[in-house]
Formats: sequence, C-alpha cells, structure tokens
Amino acid sequence: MSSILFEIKDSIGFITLNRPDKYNAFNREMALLFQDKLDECKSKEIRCVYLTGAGMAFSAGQDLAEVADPNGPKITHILSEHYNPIVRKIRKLSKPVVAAVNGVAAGAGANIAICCDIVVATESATFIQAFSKIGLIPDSGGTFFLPRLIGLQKALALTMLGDKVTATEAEQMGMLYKVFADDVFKEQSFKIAETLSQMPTKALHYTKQALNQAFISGFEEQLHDEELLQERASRTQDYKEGVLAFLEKRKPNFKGE
Ligand code: T3D
Repeated sequence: MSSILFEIKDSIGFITLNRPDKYNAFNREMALLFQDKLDECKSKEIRCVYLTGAGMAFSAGQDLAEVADPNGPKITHILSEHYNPIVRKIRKLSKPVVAAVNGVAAGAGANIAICCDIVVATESATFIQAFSKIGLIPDSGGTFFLPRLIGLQKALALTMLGDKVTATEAEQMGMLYKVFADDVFKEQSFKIAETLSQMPTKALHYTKQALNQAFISGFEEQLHDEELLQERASRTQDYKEGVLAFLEKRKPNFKGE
C-alpha cells in the first residue's frame, strides 16, 4: 500500500497521508511522494486540494525510527529535501489547500496542517508542537506561521512547553478555521472543498498570493499588489461570468478560467 493515497474527483485532488499504524509519521518515501502529488495538483483539472490522514491521526510528524536509524536521512536533508519543499509547494500552489485534520497533528504534522489555506479539524483532534520534547526547534514553517496565527506569546508557550492543544482551543487561538463534531467532520470538510472547487479558481489564487505577501510586506506595497492582482482577476472569464450572473439574477457557472 502506498504511503500517500491520491485521487482526483469532481475537480478536487484528495491527498491522504497513509501510514496509519505509524500515525502517518513522515519517512523519506512518504515526504517525497507527497511532493510528487502536490506537483500533480498543479494540473488545471484540479481546482482545490483536500489533505487528510488515514486512520486515527493526521500526522505525528517526522518518523522518529527513521532518524534514529544510522542509515536514515540526515537532519539537514530532512528539512531541505522533505519539509521545506512541502511547505513551499503548499504555499505556492495556485489553488486552495484544505487541511482536514482528522486526529492528532504533532511536530511537522502540525505545522504542515497550519500552513494550508483553510484548516478544519474534527472535535477530537489535537495539535502538539512536539519538537521541544525531543530537543528540537519547530520546523516546517512553524516559526513563521504559528506566531502570525496565534501571536508571539502563545506561540512561544506552545512551542517551548509542547502542550497538547484541543481542536477547540486551537480554533479559539486562531490556529484553524473551524472545528466540526466528529460525526459530521468528513461531510462538512468535504463540503468546503467542494465549494472551493466550484469557485473562481484564479481569483482564489490571487487572493492567496496577496495574503501570502501581506505577511511580509508593508502597507503601500500591499496596496500596490492588490492593484496588480485585482487587475489580473478582472481579466478572467470567471469575473465576466460572476458579474453577468449577478445582473441576470442566476447562479454563476465558474470554470476556473
Ligand atoms: O531529526 C528530526 O526529527 C527532524 C525532523 C523534525 C520534524 C518533526 O516532526 S519532530 C517531531 C516528531 N514527532 C514527535 O515527536 C511525536 C511523537 N509521537 C507522539 O508524541 C505520540 O505518538 C502522539 C502524541 C503523536 C500520539 O500519542 P498516542 O498515545 O495517541 O499514540 P502512540 O501510541 O504514541 O502512537 C501510535 C503509534 O504510532 C505507535 O506505534 P506502535 O508502538 O503502536 O507500533 C507509535 O510508535 C507510532 N508513532 C507515533 N508517532 C510516531 C510514531 N512512529 C514513528 N515516529 C513518530 N513520530
């Protein structure tokens, strides 16, 4: 069985981390395969990506048996060849990525989840910045995203103490968008992906670009970028369709063009 499951259905690319007996911990094979699948998601056919984990966990981060193996990958390679490319690919993908956190998300697993565009979690899911517990620092973009999402004070506390945070606490802190009760989680999280897959994909891409940029640019630069990206959005077929549908009082039929 492959460590990553991948399926395209109704314009959605479904990626499932699939090492359930290891709580979907990342080994090199899974990290590289995940990158291949993120690359496949560049296809025009896919208008939204839905990322989840198989079994009980979303992901327990780095496979610690692999790092303990003297023949396993070196730590610098783990970051430069596994996690950093994954985070970059997610942030740069020209369509929304939904992280559907179905269970525990620890270490790199937690930080890959929170770098996605829309993060939802099942009520019983938990988030753990597990790094300090094994003598490491947060990686996979965590030092960038976490303080920006929840503020410096809470980010420092969570990363230093390595506390387990419930999905509801994570939502209250601003780490994720919504929590759904366990019995409706799948249905509700699919619904978000389905909605996104029928929206004006290019406008969503430019929105993602603008908000990515907002983290690092100043006010004037951001207004300038909004101008450029809005002009690009206004040249899409979907914009024409959106305006026309409004005037004709009907539901728009966006094609992602
Ligand atoms: O050098 C580097 O490491 C660089 C890379 C850094 C990136 C990172 O992600 S560092 C952080 C690595 N992750 C962790 O430290 C988390 C380790 N796991 C845990 O703390 C716990 O397993 C959980 C809190 C995630 C879940 O706890 P619990 O009690 O619900 O489950 P469990 O029994 O501990 O785990 C279930 C199984 O998954 C178990 O397998 P077994 O014993 O039944 O065969 C366990 O060994 C396996 N598992 C869980 N996490 C990992 C793992 N196997 C390998 N690596 C893991 N990270």
